[in-house]
Amino acid sequence: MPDTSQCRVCSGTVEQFFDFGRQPLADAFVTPGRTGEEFFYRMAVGACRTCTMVQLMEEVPRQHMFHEDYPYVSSGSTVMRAHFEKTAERLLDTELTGPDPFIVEFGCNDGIMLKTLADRGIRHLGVEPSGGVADMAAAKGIRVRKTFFEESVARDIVAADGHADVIYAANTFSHIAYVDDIFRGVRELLAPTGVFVFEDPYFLEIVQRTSFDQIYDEHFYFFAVRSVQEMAARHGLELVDVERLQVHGGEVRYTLAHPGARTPSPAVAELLAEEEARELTHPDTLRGFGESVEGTRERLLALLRRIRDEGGRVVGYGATAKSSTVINYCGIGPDLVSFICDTTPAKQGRLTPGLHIPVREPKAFADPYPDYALLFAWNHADEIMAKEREFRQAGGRWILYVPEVRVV
Ligand code: DWN
Ligand code: SAH
Ligand code: ZN
Repeated sequence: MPDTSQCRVCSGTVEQFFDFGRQPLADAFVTPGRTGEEFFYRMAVGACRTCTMVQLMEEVPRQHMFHEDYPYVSSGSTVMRAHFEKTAERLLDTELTGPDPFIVEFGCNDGIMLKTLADRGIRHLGVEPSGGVADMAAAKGIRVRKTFFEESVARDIVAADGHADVIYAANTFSHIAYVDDIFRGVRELLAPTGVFVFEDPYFLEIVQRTSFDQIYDEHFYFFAVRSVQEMAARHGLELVDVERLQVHGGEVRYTLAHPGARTPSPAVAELLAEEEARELTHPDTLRGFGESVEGTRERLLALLRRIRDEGGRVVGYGATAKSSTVINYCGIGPDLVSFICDTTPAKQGRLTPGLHIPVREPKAFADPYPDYALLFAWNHADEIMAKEREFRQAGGRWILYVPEVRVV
């Protein structure tokens, strides 16, 4: 297996630092009886020697991941709904202030963010290739184009609606390998004083918290301030602001503008300095991350096997995309986790990709409560533990594996 690839941002050499082996698609929940049709690829990550961008070594064709049956629905979490309402309010206060502002969001999913703006009568457009969730957005009164965002789409939008004051993307830009085309589209679509705002998991958090389950097919890039700043400059935009976010296990919201259009905030240099001080992409740091990942696997498997051997029962909570990496890399089958409960109708009644753990409705959780619940949706821990208070009261215990394996 080659352990280098060509950087999708700068064409430099990407050096592999961890190989998870053969993995299925994280959101490809399988219909029982159709387990022979799964798609697998080699999942490994590396860092570019030139621009430091961390990325997958192999790209999965986008149509395999994002299609009519894409199961992830953003509005399933109360905390995330509040987060995106706040985001919309903030954009209204700071960026969408002109006489007839226009915002384009790519990867709008079910309209979780745009809903607030649509309700206020703000001119908007969502670009969303996954048909099922795009229909949910449309049903909420959101204008949405069912397609992948790319330069030709940006050009069509300019022709039909004019330039955008804000281009926004949450947990989507990091999913798109073809950044050169995206940047051409953004530069054409963005008004001279407009901003391109995106938020994605922060690689510094992934390393510090060993949240290796953020690595799966959909997450092609793992952004940091240094790599985003270089990527923006190389593609004709300037990084003017960064803000750390608590959601999804720790993210950064980046703001890009046309060069010279905005004065960069001191927050950019501050966070950059922190990355430098922590030697984020130094080979020793990346090797240490790999060792921590292996340590988590050993400890989690040892715990689950001990519980099984002692006759205990473990149920998974949250059939997340992230869980696919944990399950398939660690080798957690239905013998260790009997089923996973999840609120998403499109995941229920199906099997997890690869190792085929059944996904069931949340009501199965209490019927009866298991001894342990393995919290795959650890990023929603506060919300879920509050909702499932009775499980703890009944003597149940949560198993967490980020930042380390523990029982609470
Ligand atoms: O980047 C991505 C993020 C935004 O969403 C996508 N590539 C795919 C997806 O990743 P994920 O599946 O890891 O995201 P979540 O938000 O951690 O998924 C939570 C899962 O847990 C959903 O399937 C819904 C479920 N859930 C539940 O059953 N009960 C969630 C909550 C809050 C609950 O109370
Ligand atoms: N913004 C939402 C959804 C994140 S999931 C949130 O933060 O919760 C990622 C979404 O990006 C999916 O709905 C997927 O269909 C969409 N997506 C993937 N590639 C895309 C592309 N090239 N253009 C636009 N949307 C894309
Ligand atoms: Zn590079």
